[in-house]
Amino acid sequence: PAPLPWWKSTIIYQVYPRSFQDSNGDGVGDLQGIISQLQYFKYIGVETLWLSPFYKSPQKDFGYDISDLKDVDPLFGNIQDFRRLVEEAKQLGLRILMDFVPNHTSDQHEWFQKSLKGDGKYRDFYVWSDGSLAANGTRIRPNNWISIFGGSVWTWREERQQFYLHQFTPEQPDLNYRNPDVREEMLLSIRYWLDQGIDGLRMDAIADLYEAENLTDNPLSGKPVPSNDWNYLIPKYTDYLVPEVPQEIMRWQGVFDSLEKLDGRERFMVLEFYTDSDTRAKMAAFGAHPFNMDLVDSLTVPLSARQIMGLVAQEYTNKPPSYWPTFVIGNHDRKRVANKYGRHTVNAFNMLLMTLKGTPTTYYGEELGMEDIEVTYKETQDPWAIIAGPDRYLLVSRDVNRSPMQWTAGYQAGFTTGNHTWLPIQANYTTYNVESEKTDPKSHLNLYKEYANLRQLSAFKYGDINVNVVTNDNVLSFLRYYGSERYLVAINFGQASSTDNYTRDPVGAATGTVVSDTGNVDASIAKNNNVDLSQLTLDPG
Ligand code: ISL
Repeated sequence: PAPLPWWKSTIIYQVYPRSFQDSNGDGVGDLQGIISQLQYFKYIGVETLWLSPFYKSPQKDFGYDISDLKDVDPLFGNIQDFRRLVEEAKQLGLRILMDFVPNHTSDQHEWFQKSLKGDGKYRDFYVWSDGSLAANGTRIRPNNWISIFGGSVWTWREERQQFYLHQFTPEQPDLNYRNPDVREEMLLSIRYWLDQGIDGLRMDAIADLYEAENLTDNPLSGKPVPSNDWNYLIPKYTDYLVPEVPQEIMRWQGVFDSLEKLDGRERFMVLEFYTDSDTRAKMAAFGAHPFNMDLVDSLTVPLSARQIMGLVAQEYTNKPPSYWPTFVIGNHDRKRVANKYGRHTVNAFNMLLMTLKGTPTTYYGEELGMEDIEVTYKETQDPWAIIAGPDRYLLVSRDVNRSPMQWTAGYQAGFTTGNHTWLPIQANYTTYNVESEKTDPKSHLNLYKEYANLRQLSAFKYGDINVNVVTNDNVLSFLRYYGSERYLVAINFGQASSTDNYTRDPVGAATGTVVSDTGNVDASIAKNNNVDLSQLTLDPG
């Protein structure tokens, strides 16, 4: 087969630097910590690390509020540490993707500070508006738009006698993409990081780059909402299909392409974009790669295999030949799999992710079956949850799924030598941790590794997929094939055993050899035995 572009045969692993490995005992993970764990990625068989932001930042949104786009926050280390990380990763054959936040900066960024003062070049770097004046002399906000994290998108600044727009926290003012100088600065920052030798970028919050220019009020959701309660409104002001968004993405891609022309190295840009399969196809048509968030976002509890298959199958239906799916099961903004769907689905989801056609992304700890932690409102640090208030914070809290990586059953789960951690360690770390799970061949960790290794087989690497096999409420299955190589993947997401008959078309074959299983299968189909596909029993988990 023709060699695939590297990003089609890679597994992406999301490292949340604050929570991965602390090297200096301050209770917060850092770049040296990541360097010290590079062998771990080799062990589990992932090649590409996506690092959540470690830029200079007041950490109001844990690094997604950047105050210097070209520097490292001392909390995580310095630029030399980063260069060392890139270098050591490269020597091990690992790749690095950085997170890039184009939509907003921190309010502490020099640009915003200058914009506040009305400085010539920076005056229109952000979205400023006068609002209007009420009869009684008070200022009225320009419109009813609400922030994604709750509350108005508008905050008043005395210095300018104007409101500025922020779709996230007030400390994250939105950049004004209608200003060409802003777009130019972003290209320079992109170039700066690509020049450090990284393999690409994950672009944050793409749907939020542009807002309707006329600032007209949102139509309300139709439901009666208390007009003074911002938390119950739905933000709808961003039309992400405005042509400016694809144009911007293509400009960024231009930087990637110009570097590739110089050195022949292909860089990968993946977009954070919660959308549907049709929109992803439209974006793919101009060369963009949006993450597929369907499996993190669209599933209801309890979970049905039919529903999962419905989402997955769309990625292979009515798509242009160039379409390449990406699959995400967890990230730093969503609850963990073990909590959402139950521990019995951890191996099932990992197997699904690794065997589908497309590029998989794993959120740190999902390979161990890590669980969300419990946090009280008092302990809450996530700004989204703080804004939501004591009654609703758990609906949105992202603290719960950002707890320290569980390395060992020992002191502080091996995350830090210090006596505190920035978020509590999940109490089950004595069971679910790298060191302990390494010793059990059927642990979540070793199964993850086993499934990751399947991707070396031609059928999984180059092969096509046929999703028209057995799917019901509990079980989904599909075929991966390449030449004469053919694999049936059958996964039970339910709570009971399943005895479906897999010999009907398109599987065809009557028997098969088991290459990988969760360990919770009938003794009669232990690995390498000849399995009668009409008699196959799949146990849950
Ligand atoms: O998650 C969302 C709501 O379902 C999206 O609307 C939104 O695009 C997403 O929250 C954006 O997330 C990213 O940017 C945020 C940051 O807090 C998140 O951690 C990051 O993933 C602001 O920078």
